[in-house]
Amino acid sequence: FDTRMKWFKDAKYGMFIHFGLYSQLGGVWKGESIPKYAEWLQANADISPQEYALLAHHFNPKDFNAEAIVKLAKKAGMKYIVITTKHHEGFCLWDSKYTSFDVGNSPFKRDILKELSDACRKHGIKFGTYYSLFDWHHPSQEKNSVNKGKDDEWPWANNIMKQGQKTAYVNYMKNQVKELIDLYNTDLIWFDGDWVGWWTLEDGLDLYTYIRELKPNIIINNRVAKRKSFTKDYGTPEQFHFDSAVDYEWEACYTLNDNWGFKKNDSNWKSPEKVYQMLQDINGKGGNFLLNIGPDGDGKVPEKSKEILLQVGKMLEADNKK
Ligand code: FUL
Repeated sequence: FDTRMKWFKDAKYGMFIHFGLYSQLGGVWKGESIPKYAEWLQANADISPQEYALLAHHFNPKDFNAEAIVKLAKKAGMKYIVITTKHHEGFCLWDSKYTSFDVGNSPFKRDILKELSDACRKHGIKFGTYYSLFDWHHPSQEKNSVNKGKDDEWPWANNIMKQGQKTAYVNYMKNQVKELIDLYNTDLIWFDGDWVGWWTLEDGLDLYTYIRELKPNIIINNRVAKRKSFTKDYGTPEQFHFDSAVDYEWEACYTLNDNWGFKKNDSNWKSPEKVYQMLQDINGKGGNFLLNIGPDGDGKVPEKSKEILLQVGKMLEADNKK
């Protein structure tokens, strides 16, 4: 057993936070409600990176309160937080040296990652960072108009790396990931988007090795490479979990309603009882449970999310007293 993984194994229950430019939209584009995942709106409404980027000028989540979010997680019984530092849209929630498409160039200006990582440390919560491997904004990539694929999401989901651009983009990622370590001392990196054709197992191994050299005791999820053939440091079943123990560590991530990013008209919330039962089931099978919240464009956590998490927290507290 790798002692590096100890805190993660013991943690069992964590909070996922999906937050980005899409949070302002709540699933609506030009008055029209866009189906499917809210954080995928750029792809689902087929918006050009140029037009989408204008949203950065309106990013001003004045009610974002890191302290309150960490306290909520703590009361809910969660031991770690993983926030989307850069989702597929490419917008960065910290003031990165390597791009201007970030919070530092929005009206908000505040460093969200600094506020959240500081609050996490203060309250003894581990701090993790989600980072998308592919990027709908970065000039190295473009939507795959040739490949019609299985549905209308596909041109974006399996985007194209332009000829001769990959090395520069991989360096961009390495530089940014180094910032996540140097500036915020991230405990865990949660990569995503490993399915794109231009990202190989070798690319993933190289990135994994690079990060472990920067911070030997960091934890990295298996989507850094190719999730089907790579199980280090842990597997990441999404919206499902394993039925029995597997021979590697894993963490199941789930939405609390039907979306990761904030969606105005999604009220399909899981009940506290359901969440509690899922947690018992997942932990009983040896996995961690990473449960999502999607703050709105003002940075407010939906009331319903808070209510459910706190209820589950109470149920867990009652168990501890038994
Ligand atoms: C997926 C992403 O495409 C979703 O938007 C979400 O972030 C989920 C956790 O991972 O691969």
